[in-house]
Amino acid sequence: MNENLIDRAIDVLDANFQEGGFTIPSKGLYPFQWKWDSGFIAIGLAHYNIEHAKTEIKTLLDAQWQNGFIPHIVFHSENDSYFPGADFHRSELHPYSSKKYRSTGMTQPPVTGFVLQEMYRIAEDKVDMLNFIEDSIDKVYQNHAYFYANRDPQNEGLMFIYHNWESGTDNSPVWDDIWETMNPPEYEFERKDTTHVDAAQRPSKREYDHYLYLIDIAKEHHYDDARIAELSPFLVQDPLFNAMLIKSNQALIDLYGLIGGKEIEITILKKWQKKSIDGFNNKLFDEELGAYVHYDLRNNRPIRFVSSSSFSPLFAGIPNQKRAKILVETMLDKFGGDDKYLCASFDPTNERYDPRKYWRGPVWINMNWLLYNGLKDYGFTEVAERVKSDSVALIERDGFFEYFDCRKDTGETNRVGYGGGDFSWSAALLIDLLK
Ligand code: 9YW
Repeated sequence: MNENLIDRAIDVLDANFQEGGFTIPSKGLYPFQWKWDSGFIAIGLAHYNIEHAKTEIKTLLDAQWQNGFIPHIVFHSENDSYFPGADFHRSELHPYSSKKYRSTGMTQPPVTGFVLQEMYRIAEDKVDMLNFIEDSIDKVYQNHAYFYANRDPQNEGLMFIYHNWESGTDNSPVWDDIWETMNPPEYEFERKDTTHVDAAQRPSKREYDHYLYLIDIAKEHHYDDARIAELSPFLVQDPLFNAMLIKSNQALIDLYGLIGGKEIEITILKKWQKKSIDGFNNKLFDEELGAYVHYDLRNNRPIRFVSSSSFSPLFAGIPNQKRAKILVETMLDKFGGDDKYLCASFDPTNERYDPRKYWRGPVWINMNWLLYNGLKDYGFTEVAERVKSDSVALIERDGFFEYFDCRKDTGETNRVGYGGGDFSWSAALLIDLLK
């Protein structure tokens, strides 16, 4: 059974691999290269086609800007099946943007560091992989240096994101109160996503107005981070984003250690790491909720909701064992009922939860992969195994979808996988879970 599932996953990934040396997340819906998708995809590829895995990361890093920034979408081709495309984002407004590729002017969770480490773990030929890592790692380090120099105005070790798309969790209910503080114009545009996917499973038109307005503000200031930090109505310290950075910092420390002769970088990374872990634990843990939460820097208030991002610090070794136990209790208590697969993307006990709608409730395989590995690291073997078997069960039930209804009884007889089909990271991470 598993062999068959792995073969199907390989078919999905191979069909989504493009001549330009990267993998699209899903045909039609997402026709370009996305930053954190590429990382997860490279982990899956490394299990059966190490050259493609290396190419995936090489192509992404080739689109890095002169200031170390790595954009969230690289527009490799002229393709009008996605909105907003290159002509809306206009990365060329930033003086240091890539001259070779057009892209967005926002980023996504910094997974590339730990992805290199995963590739090293998986590769059979460690010498060859270490050579590849040696060629790539400074670019990832420069990306982290960019964050610490530009995204942490109060010097807390916690990076801000200025757009919900930077979080990777696009329409999470976590942002709803921020939308209330804004009043964007009614944009006229042609939605493309809803030509591929049922509108009921995607963000609303009004939500898109907010997304576009935030980009317009950033563009007005040529994507200058200092101006964005002063002016953007959306300015958030996101536990998922920062946990990915912390995990990747550690990976860079370990990999530089293997390469040797990189004491200066290691010293700087360790300094960043201490500041970030301390800042994270001091500011983002909510005792009452028993979980890490987002912080709204613009309006100076914690955003007190539990989402799957709240548990992602487990993956980065951020909580101590006592806190880790509290997190697991919260997860099981709110998300873990027998009638549900783990792990919903948003608190099922909250009125904002919607089991069908994108990041407002459905299960995502990339989040499950992070949680599985984090839980295992802390010794919560049973819960980890449940997250793994639930992920496999969902893919067996529905196929390689983008997101999944967490309810065991959805009241529907047809398939209940949602969003894009033949979705690359669901396939890639399934391979890693089963190998
Ligand atoms: C969009 C590609 C991306 C992911 C994001 C996910 C979705 C794209 O798809 O965003 O147009 O809204 O939310 O995390 O990287 O798979």
